Amino acid sequence: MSASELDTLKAELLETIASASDLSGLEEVRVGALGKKGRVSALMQRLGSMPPEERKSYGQAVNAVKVAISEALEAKRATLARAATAAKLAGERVDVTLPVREGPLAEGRIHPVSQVTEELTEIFADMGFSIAEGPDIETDFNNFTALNIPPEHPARQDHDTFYFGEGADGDRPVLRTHTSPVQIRTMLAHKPPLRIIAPGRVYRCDSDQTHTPMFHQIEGLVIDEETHLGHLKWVLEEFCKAFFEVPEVKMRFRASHFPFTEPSMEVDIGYAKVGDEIRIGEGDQWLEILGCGMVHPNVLHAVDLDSKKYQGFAFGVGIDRLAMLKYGAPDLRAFFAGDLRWLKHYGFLPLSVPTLAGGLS
Ligand code: 2NL
Repeated sequence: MSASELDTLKAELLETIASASDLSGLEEVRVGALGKKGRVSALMQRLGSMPPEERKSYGQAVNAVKVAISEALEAKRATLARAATAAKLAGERVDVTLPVREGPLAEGRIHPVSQVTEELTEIFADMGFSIAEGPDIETDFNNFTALNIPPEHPARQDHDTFYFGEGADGDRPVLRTHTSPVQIRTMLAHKPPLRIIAPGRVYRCDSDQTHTPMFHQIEGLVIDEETHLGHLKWVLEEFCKAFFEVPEVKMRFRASHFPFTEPSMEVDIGYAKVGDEIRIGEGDQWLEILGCGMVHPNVLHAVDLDSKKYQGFAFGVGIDRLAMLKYGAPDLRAFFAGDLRWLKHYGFLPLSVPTLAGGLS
């Protein structure tokens, strides 16, 4: 091949390199020129059959072409790689000024009963109470007998119990009418001192404007060797202040009767009504919010505790009513109707639920 033919080949190859539009096209050009069967490689292979006097200058000339082509290929490869990266980045560009698309966390709501249960457990946990849970279906003993409500006791009728059919053992299971059986289970399983709260669903066969057959209750129980009414009053006062988020609260303890406590009391808190709003801690109106008392010795005996050594107090609060009071939902039955529009209005966003640490509401 003459020098001018070599120049033509070189010019032609440089031209195809310059016009390659992507990396795979460029690779084809490289293989066609410098690959094993490429045009430049073929020229190199001719060296062996050449007379020695021509070999040197021919070799140098072909090699110069090879070097020039290699350099052009590398330069073009770098240019195309940069362009490919730039195109990829442009394709992946995100407009950070677009508004965030709402996901499931913005759609769903926490039910006011769940929210208030969380608040209550947090407040009592902060005071050193543990949370105890038990089954909704209970034995007659745990729900009644151990709580000083023997068979034929009139309180059994007051509770409007849902009974199951008699089991093989002759016992009739019930849907628990209060969460007290959870505390009976706890006292049977653990030695005092005990400080527990038991939140959960309870059931009574009752349905009108202010009663639903399923509702929610939270009960507290403290058993120790020197527990007295003063402790009970302090716990309830701290609880009311934390829950209603007020620095002071007026409380009234009225004598009452429950089979499982002696003495028994109902507790009212002072409030004022301003327009439609109920303000806890102000005013001269009274609102009943819970029942409480010192655990009856018969209850302690039923769980094999020595009532000379141990005493304790207990209290029970309706969660649904507290939720209505605090968050202004007027109709109890709407709580359990499963109406999404209601839940959207009265429910809480999962990421902005009030917490004790965040000042609750
Ligand atoms: C109310 C009244 C109350 C209790 C619940 C209780 C539990 C055990 C022993 C003694 Cl294991 N007492 N619980 C005591 C007094 C009142 O609830 O009006 N609840 C809405």
